[in-house]
Amino acid sequence: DDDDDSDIGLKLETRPKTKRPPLYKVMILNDDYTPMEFVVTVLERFFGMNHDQSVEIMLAVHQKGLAVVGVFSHEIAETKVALVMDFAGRHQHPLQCTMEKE
Ligand code: NFA
Repeated sequence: DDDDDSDIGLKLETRPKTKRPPLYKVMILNDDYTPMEFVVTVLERFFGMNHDQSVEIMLAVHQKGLAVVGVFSHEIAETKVALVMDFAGRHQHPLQCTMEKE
């Protein structure tokens, strides 16, 4: 669209479209069997929480049924879920970790 009028200029919006990738909430679910201290270890080990934060979030899961423990890109969220599920399974605990698009 400079000097000639040969195109019809269908682009009405010129704002640069910087589409951000979706984020995913990673959640821990309560169950009746996984020991509280195991969940605390999971939160420290895989979600970088300190001990006090980990106890707080573990208790929130225990009381409310679930809690979001982090928000990540799809690839990081998938990896966290896989690592937690593997760690729980190897210790024969039924702990569930899932992800959901934000
Ligand atoms: N509800 C489990 C118990 O009483 C503890 C727990 C907390 C399990 C958070 C899973 C997630 N031993």
